[in-house]
Amino acid sequence: MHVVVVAGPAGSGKSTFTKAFADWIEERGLSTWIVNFDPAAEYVPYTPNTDVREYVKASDIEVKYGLGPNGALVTSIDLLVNHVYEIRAEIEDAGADYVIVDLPGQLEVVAFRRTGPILIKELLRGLRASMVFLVDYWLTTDRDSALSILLLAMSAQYRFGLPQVLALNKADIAAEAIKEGFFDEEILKEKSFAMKLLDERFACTSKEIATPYTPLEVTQSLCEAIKATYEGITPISSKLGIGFDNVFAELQRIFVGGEDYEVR
Ligand SMILES: Nc1nc2c(ncn2[C@@H]2O[C@H](COP(=O)(O)OP(=O)(O)OP(=O)(O)O)[C@@H](O)[C@H]2O)c(=O)[nH]1
Ligand SMILES: [Mg+2]
Repeated sequence: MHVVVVAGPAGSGKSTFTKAFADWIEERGLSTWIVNFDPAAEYVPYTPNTDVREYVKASDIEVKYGLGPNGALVTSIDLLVNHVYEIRAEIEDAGADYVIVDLPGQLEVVAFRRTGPILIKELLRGLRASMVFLVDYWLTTDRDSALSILLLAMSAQYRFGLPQVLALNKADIAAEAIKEGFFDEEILKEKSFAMKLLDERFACTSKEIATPYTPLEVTQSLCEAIKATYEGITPISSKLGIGFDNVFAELQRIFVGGEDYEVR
């Protein structure tokens, strides 16, 4: 059993990816088990096999404790700690080849408070797990967004301590941009897409990358840190089901050292 934790900023396509990637895996003869890990989700585009809302539902917490939406989500994540072993038992009993965990949109609530990482670590203890971090294509179209989102990905890797596959979602939109001459076509084929963005388009080394409050040496070393952490970003489209073979191959490399015996 392999666990794939899907993370990324709000609206990056985590739930869409979860459904589409699970379908893609099933089509290849492997079984999947989808976990909705968002207690505040009102709608998910799949039927979850395990749903944390059955244990804690943010809308109920909002009413019960008189909280706003953010407070309710924070409290819900805290309360889920009480159910982590039940959730884990559901996942283990299912015995699927691939378990896909769709994290809440509010990444900061899970990643940057104390209980979120504890919850995820306890859920995954002893299991083979990896994170797919989705970078929204829209957040790579300008230098500052690209740098910030990649720092967020690094930060999530640091917080969860999981190996990470970085995927550039909504590449179909980039394809549209290519048609309009905004990007070079080669860029989509390349795993080094985002690194190219940092290096060439937004000139990691240029003086422009500094801000009045971040000296050039600092921004340059941030760029270097990103490049040392990631080989590149795999372009995918969760909408069109493109690029999943590359994500799967990367997961295989992490899980089984590159052998593809898992594909029956
Ligand atoms: N064009 C395009 N749109 C996409 C793609 N993947 C997701 N979307 C759209 O992006 C929006 C957000 O998708 P979701 O799957 O709900 O994103 P999410 O990260 O789960 O959102 P939260 O859980 O609310 O943070 C929806 O309108 C999707 O249809 C893609 O590959 N291409
Ligand atoms: Mg979602």
